[in-house]
Amino acid sequence: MDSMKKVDIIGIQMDLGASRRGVNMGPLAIRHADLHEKLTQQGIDWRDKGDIIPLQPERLDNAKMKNSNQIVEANARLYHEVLETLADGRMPIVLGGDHSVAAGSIPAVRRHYGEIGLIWIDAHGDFNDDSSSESGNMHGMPFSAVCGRGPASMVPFVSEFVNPKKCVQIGARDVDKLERERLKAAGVTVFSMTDIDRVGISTIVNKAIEITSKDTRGIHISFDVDAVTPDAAPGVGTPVHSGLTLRESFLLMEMLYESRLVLSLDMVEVNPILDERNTTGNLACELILSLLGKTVF
Ligand SMILES: [Mn+2]
Repeated sequence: MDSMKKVDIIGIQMDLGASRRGVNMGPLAIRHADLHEKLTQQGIDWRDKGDIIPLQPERLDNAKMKNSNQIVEANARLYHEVLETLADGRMPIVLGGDHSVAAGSIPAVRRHYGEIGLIWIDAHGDFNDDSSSESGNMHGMPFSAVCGRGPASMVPFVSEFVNPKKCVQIGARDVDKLERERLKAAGVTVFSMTDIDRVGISTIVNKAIEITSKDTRGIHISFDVDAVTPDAAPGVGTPVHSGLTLRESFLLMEMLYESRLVLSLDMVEVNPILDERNTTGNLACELILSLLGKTVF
């Protein structure tokens, strides 16, 4: 897409969807990795729209969907920011924040373009609803919500959803039992770490592009940095061993760029409090640059 040369950065300082705090500083950490300078060097026309700041809860108000009022309110603002960016002919790059923010960004992309594909890169499924979730943490629910599989109250500002059959999960290695059943019932294609080990990341990415681009306007990428193995990405709230290697992660982004089908991106779950000298913030920045066309040669 030509719009990939024109991007808007939209931060959202959300950590109310996770049980460990600190991921609200993710946008700051990614910017501190010299994001702006590097975008300029790469010839990208960028704007930075600043950060959306959620209202703070007085207390945990809903055990089944913790902090849902604040999360939904902030996501409604994110939804409108992303819509505005798309109306300006620019590509939205959303910096999280925990993954609950995807319930704000993705519905806006769906609204603007119509049918879209979705690639969800994550160690986890994020396909719970309020009754299947054991924790009540809403960062485990956005994938399900944007597919119209609930919780409906997570996306009250939209009536259009992403078709789960146009969705691919990549990197799964920690999925709850009920969640796995929900993913299967919805028709989401899941490429687990085992699948990647068996056939290699490039085959997986080609399949993912094929599934998500068929009869759609393009693809939204939702990248949770916990998809990457914790040795390389220590600054995440919910690390799971044996994830994507650095080269697998970069090749994935490079191939997505080459497809010219990417419409928009979430880069989420960078937690500076748990990080080591901003390793994970730097990685998130470099992955964004790869998706926008930076190559190693
Ligand atoms: Mn996630």
